[in-house]
Amino acid sequence: MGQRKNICFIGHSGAGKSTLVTALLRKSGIKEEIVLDSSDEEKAHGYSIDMGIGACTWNGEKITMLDTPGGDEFIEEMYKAIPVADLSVLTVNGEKGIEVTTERGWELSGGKQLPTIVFVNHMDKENANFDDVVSSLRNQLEGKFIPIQVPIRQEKEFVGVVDVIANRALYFDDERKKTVPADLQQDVSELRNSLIEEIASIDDELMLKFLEDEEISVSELSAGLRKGVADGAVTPIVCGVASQDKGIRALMNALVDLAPESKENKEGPCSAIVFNLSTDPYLGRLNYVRILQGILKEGETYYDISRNEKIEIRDLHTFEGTKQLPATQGESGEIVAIGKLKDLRVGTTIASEKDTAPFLLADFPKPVYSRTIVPKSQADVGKMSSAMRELTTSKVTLRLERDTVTKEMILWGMGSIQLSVFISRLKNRFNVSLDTRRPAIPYKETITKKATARYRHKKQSGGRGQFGEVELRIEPTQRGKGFEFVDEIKGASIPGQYIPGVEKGVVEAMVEGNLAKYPVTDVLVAVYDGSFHPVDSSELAFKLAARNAFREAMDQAQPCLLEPVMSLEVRIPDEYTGDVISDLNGRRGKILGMEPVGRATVVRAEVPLIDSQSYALDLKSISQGRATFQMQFLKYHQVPANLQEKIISKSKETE
Ligand SMILES: Nc1nc2c(ncn2[C@@H]2O[C@H](COP(=O)(O)OP(=O)(O)OP(=O)(O)O)[C@@H](O)[C@H]2O)c(=O)[nH]1
Ligand SMILES: [Mg+2]
Repeated sequence: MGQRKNICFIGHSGAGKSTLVTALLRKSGIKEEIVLDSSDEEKAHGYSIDMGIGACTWNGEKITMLDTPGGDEFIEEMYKAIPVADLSVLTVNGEKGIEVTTERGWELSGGKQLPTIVFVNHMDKENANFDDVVSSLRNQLEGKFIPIQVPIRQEKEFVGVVDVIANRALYFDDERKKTVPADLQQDVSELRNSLIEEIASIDDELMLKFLEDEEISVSELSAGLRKGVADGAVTPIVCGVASQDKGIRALMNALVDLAPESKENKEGPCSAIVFNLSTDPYLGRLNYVRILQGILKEGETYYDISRNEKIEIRDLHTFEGTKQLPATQGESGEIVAIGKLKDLRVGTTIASEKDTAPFLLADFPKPVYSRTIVPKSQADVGKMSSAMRELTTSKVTLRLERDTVTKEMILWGMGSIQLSVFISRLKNRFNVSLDTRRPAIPYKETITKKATARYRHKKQSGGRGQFGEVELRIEPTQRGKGFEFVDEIKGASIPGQYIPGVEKGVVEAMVEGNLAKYPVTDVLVAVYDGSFHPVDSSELAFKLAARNAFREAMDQAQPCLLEPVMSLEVRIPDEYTGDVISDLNGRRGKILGMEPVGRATVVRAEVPLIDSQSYALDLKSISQGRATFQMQFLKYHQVPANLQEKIISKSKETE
């Protein structure tokens, strides 16, 4: 076996990546069925949700292709694939040109970060325009884009391409015909000259020849281009029709020719990175790894570096087409799948030596959209947690969390589409049915001024009575401080053994505040006086007294509601900055800073949680999907008076 090359396909949804990978695998001679979008949900929607993996051999090299979804809520797959690829194919719809994920994909992988080829697809469409795509790539993205093909059209029909380097035509219906059409010769020769100039500028030897007007051969030019691509200095552009097998052979040759040789080493200790997981109740868990060094063997023991535990590889697979075949080993540079191991995670490094440094996969985007999930029936309650756990481990951007204030189960993700796909997958794979709703806001209560109260708990109902009397002071503390309890008893008004009872009573009272039964926070409570009875006092009596004393004091201390405030970082392409900012202002947002980054502006802002619960969807519609954002909890902040009244009266209604 020659080289091993891993190629990822990135680009906007609908650009034709899955169709293209299927066509390439087919072209390589794979006879069996090729299914990249294999899950029920992908079949139902007609777009990719998970990374698809397929492999083939071309010119003696093993090519593994990673087909990523272009939908922005499934963006994590692109983050998983790029770090383990040797080359990326940025697939562009020739009719639509640059779209949101074209831009994001280029930012993540383009040029210097990962050698890239652009494939302009959908060239059969009447409005597809190769030249327009080339100029918008050059104008809108940072990089050196060089077309190495020119489309040939006859009566508007896309019939072939000119290979600019070889200066010959390639007709899809007749491979023997090679003459460049007369009307394209001028264009092709201009392109060829600028290509030579471009490549000469990154290759000293070619530069000399170029300056001395010497003939530069096709193979020298190809070699120069290969080097330019490997260095990330140039990005060649080719074109075709994935759905009609046009331009596929040329692309395959370009991929094999231009993908840099992997620098990995077969010798030495083994290490590998888990970059993708799939879960299925019937097929079980599969962990996809790229071997970074050495040889990974079935039957041998390795270390899971992240957990510092030993693991035994008992079930190894390689790929032929999209089918998995049992394997006994995998070599450096190769992508293989490991079954029957449940504790690996995306980002885990596996190694034969314990002290191997972990490989860092990617800085994944954080979830920005949340919904409360509610099991539909009692039967679903029981099955829910293990099914959810299983499904969320395979997705880095899905997180399940229980809100400590509202007690709701909250599912965090990238948007409503990802969550609804997840919910249908739970139903399809685990037969668990869930409803979703907007999460309740975990308000809290606090006080705004100092107050004191004295309360005597006394009960005489035959037998031993109950007696405890507590006087305490409550004070607002700094936001975020929580609860502080101080024993200021001097002398013996309350004996020391009852103080824990006093504190417990206060803590109990703080679980549900006086305003709307939300937990009370940021309060200092000092107990400084009281009285006791030598026979009837008990910890319980002091607890009850303290609970009531706290409630009375709270009434006097001008209580108010607090709401969670999120910190947002929004990256906005310049043409949308004004709209996004005025929308943020409408959300009670506070703009903290703005910073230009390339052709975009990064705005930092604070927005109350209640006004950011659908921001993922709203921002998409304001910016046509082009702005992105990160969001995290920042602090609690006082709710404005008019809103506070509404929240309180609503909480009274539901009582
Ligand atoms: N006319 C035409 N249709 C194409 C071409 N390539 C793909 N398609 C069709 O376009 C649709 C979308 O193609 P996919 O391959 O699923 O697109 P994708 O890039 O994988 O999309 P995501 O998985 O959502 O990112 C399918 O109906 C394809 O048959 C093409 O070159 N020409
Ligand atoms: Mg797809």
